[in-house]
Amino acid sequence: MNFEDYQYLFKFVLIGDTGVGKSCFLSQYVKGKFIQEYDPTIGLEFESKSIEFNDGVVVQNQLWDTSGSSQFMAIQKTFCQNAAAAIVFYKINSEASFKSLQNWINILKQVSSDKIQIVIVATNKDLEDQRQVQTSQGRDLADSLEAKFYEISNHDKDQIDGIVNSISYNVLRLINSSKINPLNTQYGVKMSRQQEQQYASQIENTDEKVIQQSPSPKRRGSDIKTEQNMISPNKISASPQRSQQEQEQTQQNQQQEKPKIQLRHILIPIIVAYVLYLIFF
Ligand SMILES: Nc1nc2c(ncn2[C@@H]2O[C@H](COP(=O)(O)OP(=O)(O)OP(=O)(O)O)[C@@H](O)[C@H]2O)c(=O)[nH]1
Ligand SMILES: [Mg+2]
Repeated sequence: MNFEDYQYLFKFVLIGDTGVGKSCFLSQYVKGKFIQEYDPTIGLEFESKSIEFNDGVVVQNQLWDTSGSSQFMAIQKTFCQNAAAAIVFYKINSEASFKSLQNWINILKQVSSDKIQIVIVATNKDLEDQRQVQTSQGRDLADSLEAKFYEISNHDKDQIDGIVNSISYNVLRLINSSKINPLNTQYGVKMSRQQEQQYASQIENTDEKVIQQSPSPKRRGSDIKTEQNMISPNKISASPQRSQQEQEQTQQNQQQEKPKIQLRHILIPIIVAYVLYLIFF
């Protein structure tokens, strides 16, 4: 596979106390090999593996494995800063490693983006007889953090593959639903150059559509408004004009009619009275 034979590159960090199985998890995921001998990680290591989703999207998962030793705290913090996801480990046969979990979460909260996916993985499930941490304890903590929770044995490669692939899928969903901007490096996501161009043109097209579409209804709206404004004032001003004229006319008529009526009212009784006077006197 070429360097950029992927659309997206996701950066994940593996954190947790020393000896909890971070490097073992990484070795199983990338090489399909369980490391029997404990070889503490010095500082930082990383491995990548690409996966192809059903829709043809290829994602390169880049897993950064940090040492669990407090000596390397500065490195751990730096690499948690721009991670898409953090897999936080403890082992079921170490209560101390479970108690440390909260410290690791605190570090994450201090430095990571608010979109980071947190996944809690409890290892050494195959060592059930040595169990010190109950499944419910791990699950409750994960629930309180709205994190995913898995209890695994690092001997089980399928389960490891499933965990990493499901994290990738979730990050991809966040990108597709625009909750993560893949151009913003703080989210631990990088696009291939080709995907970046495609993404930029999609955004451009969307912007153009918005520009083309959004003014139209506005224009139509304003046209209607303008039409209404052009018609309405005329209508509004025309009506009072007509009624004013009518009123004036009516008033004139009334004024003209008024004296006629009044004169008639005055003259008729006078004439009648005069006629009666002539008849009777
Ligand atoms: N039985 C069993 N052993 C495990 C499991 N996971 C890891 N181990 C063993 O635990 C030891 C430590 O594992 P590592 O993966 O090196 O631990 P780490 O978290 O990378 O430790 P640091 O690099 O020091 O931070 C190794 O000897 C592994 O074989 C597991 O699920 N079951
Ligand atoms: Mg290690």
